[in-house]
Amino acid sequence: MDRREFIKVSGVTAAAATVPSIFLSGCSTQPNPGEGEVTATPTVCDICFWKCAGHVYVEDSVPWKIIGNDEDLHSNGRLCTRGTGGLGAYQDKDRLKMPLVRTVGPNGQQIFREASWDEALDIIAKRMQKIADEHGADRVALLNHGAGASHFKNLLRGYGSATFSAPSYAQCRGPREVAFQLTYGEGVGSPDRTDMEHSRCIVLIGSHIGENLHNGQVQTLTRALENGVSLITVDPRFSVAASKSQHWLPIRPGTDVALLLAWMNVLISEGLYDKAYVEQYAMGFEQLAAHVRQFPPEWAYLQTGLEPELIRETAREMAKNAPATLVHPGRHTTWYGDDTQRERAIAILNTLLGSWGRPGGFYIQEKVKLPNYPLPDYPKPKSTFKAAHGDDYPFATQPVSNAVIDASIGDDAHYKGWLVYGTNLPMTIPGVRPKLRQAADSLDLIVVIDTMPAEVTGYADVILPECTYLERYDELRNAAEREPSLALRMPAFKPRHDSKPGWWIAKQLGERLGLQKYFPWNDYSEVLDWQLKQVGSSLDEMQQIGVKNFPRKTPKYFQAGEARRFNTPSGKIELYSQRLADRGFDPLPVYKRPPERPDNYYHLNYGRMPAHTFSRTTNNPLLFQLAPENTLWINSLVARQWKLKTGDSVRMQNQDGIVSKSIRVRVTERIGPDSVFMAHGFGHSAKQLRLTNGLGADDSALMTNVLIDPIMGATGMRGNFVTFVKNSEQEHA
Ligand SMILES: Nc1nc2c(c(=O)[nH]1)N[C@H]1C(S)=C(S)[C@@H](COP(=O)(O)OP(=O)(O)OC[C@H]3O[C@@H](n4cnc5c(=O)[nH]c(N)nc54)[C@H](O)[C@@H]3O)O[C@H]1N2
Ligand SMILES: Nc1nc2c(c(=O)[nH]1)N[C@H]1C(S)=C(S)[C@@H](COP(=O)(O)OP(=O)(O)OC[C@H]3O[C@@H](n4cnc5c(=O)[nH]c(N)nc54)[C@H](O)[C@@H]3O)O[C@H]1N2
Ligand code: SF4
Ligand SMILES: [Mo]
Repeated sequence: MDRREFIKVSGVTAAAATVPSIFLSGCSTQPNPGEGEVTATPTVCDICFWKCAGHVYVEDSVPWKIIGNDEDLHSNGRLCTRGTGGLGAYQDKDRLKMPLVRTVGPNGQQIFREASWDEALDIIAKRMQKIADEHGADRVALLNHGAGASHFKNLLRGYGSATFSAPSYAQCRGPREVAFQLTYGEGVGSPDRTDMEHSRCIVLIGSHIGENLHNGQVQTLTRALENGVSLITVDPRFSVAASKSQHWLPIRPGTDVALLLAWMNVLISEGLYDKAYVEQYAMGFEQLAAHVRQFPPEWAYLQTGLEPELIRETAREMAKNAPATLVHPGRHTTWYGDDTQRERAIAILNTLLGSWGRPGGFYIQEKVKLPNYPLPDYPKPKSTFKAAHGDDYPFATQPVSNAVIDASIGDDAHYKGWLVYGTNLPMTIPGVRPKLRQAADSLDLIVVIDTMPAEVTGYADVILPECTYLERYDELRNAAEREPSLALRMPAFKPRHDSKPGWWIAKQLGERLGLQKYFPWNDYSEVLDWQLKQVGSSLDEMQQIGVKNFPRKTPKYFQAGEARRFNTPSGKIELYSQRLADRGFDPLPVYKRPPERPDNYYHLNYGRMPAHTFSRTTNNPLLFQLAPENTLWINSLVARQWKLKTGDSVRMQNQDGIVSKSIRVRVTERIGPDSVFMAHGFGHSAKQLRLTNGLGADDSALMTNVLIDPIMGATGMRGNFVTFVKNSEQEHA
């Protein structure tokens, strides 16, 4: 078989061909407890990456509910809507049920057939061995998202590769981590080290907390609001956060750096910045002051559309509450291709306010010093991820997914094999679809490890069904937080069908590849028990309590007047970045105009909705009931121009002629007349996702103009514009 055709899992079984009514399976409600025996099993939620700890309640083997663990700082005892619906991931009737292997069917077309675990694992191990023998083990990359990927990292490290590429880097928070590293010598991390509950002023720049439902963060913002925080929200859309704000700044899309420069201009020209903090901790202030002198609010008005007086007033509001003023760095920061510079501007603004390391700004995180389970040394890989980048993206600290994919195309491509764990690449990486097909043609092996027949499975040679987080052990959660803590994920149920935990899959592959020594245990619970005993706990104890908090060993904030050395070349907070200058980048953030909007086109704005996480929950039968499809927000002026009303179905066409799936219109004043807005994660094409297939539209399909950040390779997604194709015009599309 030379060319890999894109095949959908729907070709597998006869049952898949009959699509039952999507509504039949989605209507069950959670039963009330009866007279049976109720057990509570600790878990760490995997419905998003905030990693809240909770308990799964089961009555006489029947799933009942999942609720938060009161001891847990990530959740404070309350899960979000999505986490509560986590049982739906376990119950989903469309789950992958057994290993599937690509083969040639009776008519010569490629199909997936069912295989035993032994057969599927043998095929993979054989091809991995062949790649190692012919090209080198460093030529296999892992594309991954989620805690369960750790088992496959162990496998690949033992095998001889360390290219682990997560879309949460170049498609999400990479620019902010790099910008904060460059400025402060350390990143923001997850959970974001924002001290919102003590803030007196919070500035949200396109960070739509409330729709973005990262749990602990929503709770601290709520607490801050109850305490009368002054909230300033910069968003072209009237977001939920904007509706709670003292000041809503409906900025012209893509012009945030202009606003940030003008705010710095006001703070410095009016002498409102924290002089003592800047003098003690920062370098490059003179250059910064000279730079921002050119950018008064009157200049920024022309870029952003925001009144100069509003810019001055909000800058003064920030200064008045400093250092308890947090300019939130955001999380999904890959917007316009100048994202590291926008995040640098945010980092610098926070320095002027003296908020880094101060109550109400950014706290210092701490995690538990948890020893790793003793394993033999890993071999040194023959190449690093830099092989995928060449001289591009000099400040990338992790492999950029796009670069790894590019380096997997062609006969002389560097990468020869992929393991794909927990990431739905075609919906996750903008503009990637044609490249995925090319890479699929070139690669010798693609293994997809997933719970669902998501779109990414269509590229696989072998699909391995992992059981859900509710059916397995994973590594302990040991996140750097306000207080150090450990949390346990353990099975609340036996794996359904013939699905298996990631640790078991990785170990089985390891044994077939002669790498047993990296899996010197029978069950992963032995690893957890060993680790827990090193820090005075045990698996037994954690199975009872789920979360264990440990006392901090270091202060949470800078101490008054304390001398500090930052992990930067100068040892100071670097307002001016010599490192950027040395590589030919602007040492201070410079405003670049975003791409011009063509007539009759609208900015394609996108984001989160509370009921769903990306494309991973839209088929979840419980969450589906809350939000079965996304809608397209359009302004009433636009609606009038195009004769559209709420509930109408439209398709969009982007600047490159790509036409979307149908989506229902929602006419609202919460979006301006220059943009449309939709939630990401819908518009699935995988037929075997029977609930969600055919509902709503997919923003990623329309993202063909990808604005790459030259500093670290992030894929800016916001340079795309759409116009409407009304239903009568659909046919020609
Ligand atoms: N167009 C567009 N693209 C985006 C974004 C956007 O807003 N718009 N957002 C970006 C951001 S911020 C991020 S962080 C990324 C997220 O990108 P991804 O993490 O790729 O997002 P999902 O679409 O949720 O894909 C998750 C995949 O993991 C599978 N999965 C779920 N649970 C498990 C499990 O327990 N085990 C295994 N093995 N697999 C599992 C799901 O079935 C699904 O196939 O996307 C980025 N891409
Ligand atoms: N419910 C739910 N919550 C989630 C997730 C989820 O899938 N579902 N995913 C989580 C993840 S991984 C991430 S990374 C975060 C992402 O969440 P955030 O980092 O909060 O948000 P973004 O998706 O970057 O930004 C979306 C907001 O930016 C606004 N915006 C658009 N263009 C501009 C502009 O040019 N300037 C400004 N100032 N604003 C603009 C949009 O109107 C929208 O309100 O959410 C997390 N929380
Ligand atoms: S924020 Fe919600 S979905 Fe994310 S881990 Fe916490 S409970 Fe789960
Ligand atoms: Mo993200």
